[in-house]
Amino acid sequence: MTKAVLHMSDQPDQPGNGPGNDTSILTKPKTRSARPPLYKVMLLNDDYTPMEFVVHVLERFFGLTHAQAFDIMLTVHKKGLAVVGVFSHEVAETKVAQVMDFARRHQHPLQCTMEKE
Ligand code: TYC
Repeated sequence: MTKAVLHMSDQPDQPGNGPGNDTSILTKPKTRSARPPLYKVMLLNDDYTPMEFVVHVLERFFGLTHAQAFDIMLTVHKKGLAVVGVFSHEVAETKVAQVMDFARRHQHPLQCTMEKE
């Protein structure tokens, strides 16, 4: 099968359509594209989930060092919650699901939520 390909050179010459005057392609957009919304992923405190388990979750699913994970775990323990990362909607949803599933499988009541930034 042969494909029909249209070239500018196939267009009839018109006043103002000389070489390099293809305004339909070269016109700069007047507005910038919107940035996709970002979502904070948060961990909530509870009285039962072991501290070491929370540290492990933060290392495993959020790529934090042991020291970073320990600091955030302590912040959650003292203040009730903390933001553990900011992601696109899809990535945030995946992190929340991974943490909730991992906690449930280990029978800990750890809660992880997301919120638009
Ligand atoms: N408060 C828990 C304890 O004393 C530790 C903990 C920290 C639990 C952070 C949840 O998101 C959490 N064992």
